[in-house]
Amino acid sequence: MVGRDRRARRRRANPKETIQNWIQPPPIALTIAGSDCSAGAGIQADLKTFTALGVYGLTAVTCIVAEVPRKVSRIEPATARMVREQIEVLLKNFRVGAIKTGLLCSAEIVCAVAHTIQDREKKTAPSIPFVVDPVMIATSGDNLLEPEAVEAYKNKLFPLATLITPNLDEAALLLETTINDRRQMESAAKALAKKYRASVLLKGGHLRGDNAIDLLFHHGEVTEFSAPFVRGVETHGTGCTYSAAITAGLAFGFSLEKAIKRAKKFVTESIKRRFRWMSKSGDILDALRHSS
Ligand code: PXL
Repeated sequence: MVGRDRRARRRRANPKETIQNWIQPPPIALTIAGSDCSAGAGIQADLKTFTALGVYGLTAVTCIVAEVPRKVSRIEPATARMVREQIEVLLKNFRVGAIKTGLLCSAEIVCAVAHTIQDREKKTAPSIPFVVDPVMIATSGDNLLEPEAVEAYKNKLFPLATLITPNLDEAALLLETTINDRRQMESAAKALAKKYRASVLLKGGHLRGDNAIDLLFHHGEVTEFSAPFVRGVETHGTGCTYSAAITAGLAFGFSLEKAIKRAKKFVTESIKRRFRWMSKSGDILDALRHSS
């Protein structure tokens, strides 16, 4: 071996120097969510979003959903013990910059997630930004969450959240009311924020105006995030993608407003630039294009 090669080899083996030569590693985000085998929503959407936005994604799987875009076929939960174990080993080993929840499936899993996060939080300061996307009903209209789990969300998980991101249907169910216009949206966002002492981003896409308007209630102030409503798209997973993109921004250390602004832009672009296929039965199959 010539002298220069030997020196180069020694250099590679020197841990101090190796660390100096590493490129800056990306921030880390954790998603606690269900698996959507059609990969439009759930952990699959979250991971694609994290990657597109330059964040390293970790996952704790809560349940497995067999589905295609317009039809949920079967849901099977993981054991609460297994959900807990995944979160614990990840938080013990990785410096997680932000956490989000997606579909949690059952009351037992909602409670397991809340207890695990609470236990870990006692050991970490400052606390990790925690986004709770209260996934209840799929875009297809299929029920995804056990009805008893709603109380567990209210009592156990929401009080731990930095940000809660319901859509209009979820907010209406949580408040046992109806939300039909912007004024009602504003009072619903305020009511949820007050009740659970968290910031609330109420997603108004389902109002179907010219713009998809979301309202953030944060530190006593309402901020509006608006983007032109993209029509004629047959897709699911926009909610998961949005909350994952916000979580990615928080993992980078952005303020809530900045993280939401960038996430809204990302999700709107993902819808605009969607993929479209024809299914085997001749229906349109759309999927978000998760790339920045
Ligand atoms: O889009 C809501 C959602 C979230 N998570 C999983 C899903 C779905 C919708 O079907 O399957 C795992």
